[in-house]
Amino acid sequence: PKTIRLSEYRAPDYLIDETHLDVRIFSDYTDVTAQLHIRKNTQTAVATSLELVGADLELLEIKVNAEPVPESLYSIADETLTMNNVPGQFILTLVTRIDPKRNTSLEGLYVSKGMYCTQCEAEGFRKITYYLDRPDVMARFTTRIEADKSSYPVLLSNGNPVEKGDLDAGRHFVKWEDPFKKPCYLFALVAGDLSVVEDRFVTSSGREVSLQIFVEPQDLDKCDHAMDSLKRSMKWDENVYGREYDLDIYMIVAVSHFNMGAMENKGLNIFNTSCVLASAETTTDAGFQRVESVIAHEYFHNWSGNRVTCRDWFQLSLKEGFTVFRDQQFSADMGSETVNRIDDVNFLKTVQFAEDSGPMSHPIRPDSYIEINNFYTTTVYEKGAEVVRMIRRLVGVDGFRKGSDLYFERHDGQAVTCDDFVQAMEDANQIDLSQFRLWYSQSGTPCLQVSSEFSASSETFTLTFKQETPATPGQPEKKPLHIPVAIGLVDSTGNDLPLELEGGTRIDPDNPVLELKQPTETFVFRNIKEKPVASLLRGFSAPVRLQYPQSREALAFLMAHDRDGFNRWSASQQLVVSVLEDMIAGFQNNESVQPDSVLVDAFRTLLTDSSLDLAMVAKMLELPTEQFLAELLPKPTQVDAIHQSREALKQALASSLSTEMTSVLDRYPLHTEYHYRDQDVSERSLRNTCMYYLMSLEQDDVVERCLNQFKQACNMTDQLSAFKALVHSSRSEKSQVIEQFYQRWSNESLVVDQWFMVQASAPQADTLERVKELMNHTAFDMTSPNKIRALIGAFCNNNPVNFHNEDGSGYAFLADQIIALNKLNPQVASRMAVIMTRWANFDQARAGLIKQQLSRVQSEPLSPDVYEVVTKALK
Ligand code: HT7
Ligand code: ZN
Repeated sequence: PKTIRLSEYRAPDYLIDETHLDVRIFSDYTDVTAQLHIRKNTQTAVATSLELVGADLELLEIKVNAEPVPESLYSIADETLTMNNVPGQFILTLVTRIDPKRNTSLEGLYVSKGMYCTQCEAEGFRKITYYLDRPDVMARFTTRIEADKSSYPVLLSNGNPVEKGDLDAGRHFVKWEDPFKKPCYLFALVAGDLSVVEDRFVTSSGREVSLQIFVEPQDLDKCDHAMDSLKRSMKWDENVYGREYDLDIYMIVAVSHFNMGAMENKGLNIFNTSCVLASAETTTDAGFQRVESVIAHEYFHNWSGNRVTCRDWFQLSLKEGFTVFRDQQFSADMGSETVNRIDDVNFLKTVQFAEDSGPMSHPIRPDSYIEINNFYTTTVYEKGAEVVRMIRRLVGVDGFRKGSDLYFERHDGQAVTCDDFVQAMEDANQIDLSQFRLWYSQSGTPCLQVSSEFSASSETFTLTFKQETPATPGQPEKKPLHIPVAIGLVDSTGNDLPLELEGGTRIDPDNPVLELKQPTETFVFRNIKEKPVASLLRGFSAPVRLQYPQSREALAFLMAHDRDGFNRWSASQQLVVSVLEDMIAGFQNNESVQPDSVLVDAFRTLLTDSSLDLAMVAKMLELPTEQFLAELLPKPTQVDAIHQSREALKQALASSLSTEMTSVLDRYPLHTEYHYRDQDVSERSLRNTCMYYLMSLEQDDVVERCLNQFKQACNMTDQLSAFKALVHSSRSEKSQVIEQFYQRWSNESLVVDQWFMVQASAPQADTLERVKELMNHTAFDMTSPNKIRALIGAFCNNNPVNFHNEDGSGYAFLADQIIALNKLNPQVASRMAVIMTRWANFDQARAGLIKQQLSRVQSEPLSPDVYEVVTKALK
């Protein structure tokens, strides 16, 4: 496979102004006629031959300006159709035959539960017809779809329907026209027997937009939350970014077999059912939250991605980082800003930090790839969003709006680069972001070491920052970055001290941020009369590893008093981690270490102080996951010690605080009606966290309570929490509970996913055997990414103690699955292979076993997707 490099980018030699597709669906095959209006790009063209890409296509006809092209004038090799001596401007007609029913890659046109649908990003359009499949080629599309009317009454594509009619032999057609030029990755088509939920939205300029969500008939009652989220997203984008929707229809289709969460095709979003469907009975609070944020994310792409798109795939973060940032802002505005920030940062620190310290580490704008699908990563998405967030912190809220207005206005209808985005921010604010641009090209997580000193005699407080980014593959040397560090100095009463810097450097009292640019920098604050507690990196103002040793007392103080909610939570996490470090050390010396009373007391206050925000209390009581701890703590990762110590801490806290936790259960009894609203979500979250702690003691009265909750819960959040607590215990009741849950929900595929997930993440030693058994269960389907993620993914990602069993059985199991999936669905296979890239974090024996399995995978004939991951992992 070939490596594609950003440095080798060249503008296209040919452009396509119009693309007219005629897609005729038959039961055994589908024929696609493409009429492409092609012209030479006068700005660049040196080539005289036209190269179109296509994959898994049978070419039936090829014509230039309606004349058949003789075989001597074109050739097909390596997924490329080459035509020599083409005119400067012409109409190319291609007829290709494809086989959607056998397309298990879920890219291009495929069939999901009897419904035809497409996925073209990043390079799936080439599986539909030969094309200039690159985002800087933008065309106006019309799409005519023809199929059997009774099996496929609904025929959809981008834009507006302009013609429809019945045909012979029970067939019908619909023709769609999209008035906006678009790259082919935004093309979509759907044919199926679907029901629709309809609503309307009136835009700020008074235009009426018809909103339609298409689902299978049995899911019609699960669309309200998605529809409501869509309308709120539309309004929010008008208010916050001044962006109005531009077509008369906005359609969403839910499909069960889908590689990712959703896809922002122009006017016709295609969604994984898991990101659209929501009901109290079948969906958890976290599920409701996910639907809201994914609906918003795809909607926001209409501007950040569709109206202004990417020049090439190296610029992916231009649309994804910015759009994730926008959806994070939206979710923060819809609920608790702090809780949302905590969840986002937790995810970043667990998954992205791990990615950035491994062999797949890359900058948010990668400079090379073999398979672009491997670069839809947490680095491009989540770290990309952090980079946009830092820009906003540097230019301020109003400056950021000026910058985004300029960006959209300047580049509407264009395919542009990350640099164009930064340039717009600079131009709108007259600032220099030249050093800041390094965030786009430099990979790795910077480490920020901080020391502080208080001088009573000079009444100063000095902070010294040392930044260092560790070497990453291909980047041995790193430069210092421009890092915004939001801070506060907290006095003994919990108030922020006024900040005045020695040397007269001004610091904005409303947004105190230190801008680091040098490898080492010192800031001296004056008029500091008492020793403050420093609250650093408030709101997680930069994606860095902060190392600032603070005493447990100082952390407990910040936990109770920091004005910044995010840092209150961060202090609680640091306190827990510091206590766990002692317990882990004890575990290794065969000593049992009891948790420090500073932590127990701090948690007691959380459980008893009724003035605290419930959502925050619930968050602060949640112990960091084993994966988070593995990422944070020194390597090689002590898999068993982390697991055992975390369990021991959970039990110790449960037993010391059982009275307080039990009274939380009494204070917040099960809801009898479900509402997805802040207060109720917080109550459920707090109650279920306490239940999870108490269940670790496995005492009869709590087990009884948990069983009651399992039986009586009126919603999936409470039922699933009880189910998980029981299944993860060693109580004999659990086998019956597993059976009852399945019997109750066997017709709800998304609930069955949860059923798989809970079992696959159980810490008991027989879990791998159970996972293997479940792979033969009638509900498991190796062609469904949701099922694969729920069972195989949950075992390998969320069950470290079993996956990393020192006998290597987890690794052998995963390798078997990667080999099987490589043939069926390379994208999903390579996601699974990424798990194995972390071998260097483990002890020699485990690392050796993982590498053995990687080599076994490598010896197979591999897709480019898996090949790239495995080769980089073994380098
Ligand atoms: N822009 C989309 C990225 C994507 C994708 C979505 C579904 C299936 C396969 C896909 N490959 C790439 C999703 C998004 O970020 O909005
Ligand atoms: Zn996106």
